[in-house]
Amino acid sequence: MKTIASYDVKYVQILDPDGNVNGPLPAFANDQDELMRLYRMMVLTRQFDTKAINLQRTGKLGTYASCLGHEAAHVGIGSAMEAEDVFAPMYREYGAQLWRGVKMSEVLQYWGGDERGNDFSGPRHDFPWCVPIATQCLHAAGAAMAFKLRREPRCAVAVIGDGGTSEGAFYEAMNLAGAQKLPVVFVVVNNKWAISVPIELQTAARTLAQKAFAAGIPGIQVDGNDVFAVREALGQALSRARRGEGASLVEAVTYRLSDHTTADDASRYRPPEEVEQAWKLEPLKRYRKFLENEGLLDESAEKAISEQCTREIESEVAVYLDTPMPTVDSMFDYMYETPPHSLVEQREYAKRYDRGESGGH
Ligand SMILES: Cc1ncc(C[n+]2csc(CCOP(=O)(O)OP(=O)(O)O)c2C)c(N)n1
Repeated sequence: MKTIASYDVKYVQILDPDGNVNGPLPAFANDQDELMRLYRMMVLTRQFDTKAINLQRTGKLGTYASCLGHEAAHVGIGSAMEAEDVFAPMYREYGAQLWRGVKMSEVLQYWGGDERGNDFSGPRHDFPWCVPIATQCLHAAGAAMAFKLRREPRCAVAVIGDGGTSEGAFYEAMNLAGAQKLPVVFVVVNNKWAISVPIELQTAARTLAQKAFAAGIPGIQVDGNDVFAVREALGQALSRARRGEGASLVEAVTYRLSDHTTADDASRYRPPEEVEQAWKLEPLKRYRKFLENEGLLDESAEKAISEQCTREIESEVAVYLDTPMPTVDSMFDYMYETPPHSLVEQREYAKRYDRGESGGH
């Protein structure tokens, strides 16, 4: 018997959990302003996350999916993409989206039950949040197919969770991307839990990166708490796609430090020791350490950044709270050009109970 194919899964980590450099630094690390931009966006994302949870707890937001612990993965993705690329997110990639120009007030609007938040004023061509898990991979593959047909040097990036990789849509999208050599990158943010389902129950595969090989595309695993590793791996996958060499999969290994959403209580299924251990690996601490070691960050600079982020968040929250509520019609407006009879009836029914409030959220 002979081996006719074999595959290796490579792992990339550039910054270790203590902030030490343990791999060659990527070229963008020579740009101090860029290093600080990455830090600022990670801080902004974390502070925004805390604020959004507080808004939910005080009844000002419907529900909210936290991104606590995912800052490096998300900011790494956003910073590696070009503005003209297309992002197909799931529902918690705020770090990538804020980098791309989505407004915090839009994120809040969406989670406040106002679909107008999905209509980003920034990256007009990005896809809206996608709650049916894995379908965004097909949207990204479709967009990539269009770029290829139109010979545009653009790429699509889809983000999916570990749980989402059990869905058919994920395999279908990768298969199409492999067969058609599409300019798309699938990023699996493996945060170890799909609500209460741990990764060990989700799959018998040793890595999620290896799922790429069956589709004929490269797969790589990176430390998802290391912003350098994520950005570098994404950058390489995007360059490859732009050169016409096709799709890739990047598995970013991280941990969900929060509840799945504000409607979840992770303490009911997750061992506290595991969470405690995960906090030791969290992304901001290690990046802060790196910047301090480089002489780029000290206590006063950190305080200034934090205060600036707080001001920015407060002003975005004010925009959100002052936004007049959508009309009842709005949830029916964009479904069909000619709505079916059942929806016309539902619209009339809903309007009967419209309290006509317009005072904001
Ligand atoms: C097609 C589909 N099935 C089930 C659900 C319900 N659901 C919402 S989130 C979720 C778990 C997703 O876990 P994972 O893909 O690991 O992403 P994470 O939320 O952990 O980032 C499930 C099953 C859904 N939204 N869509």
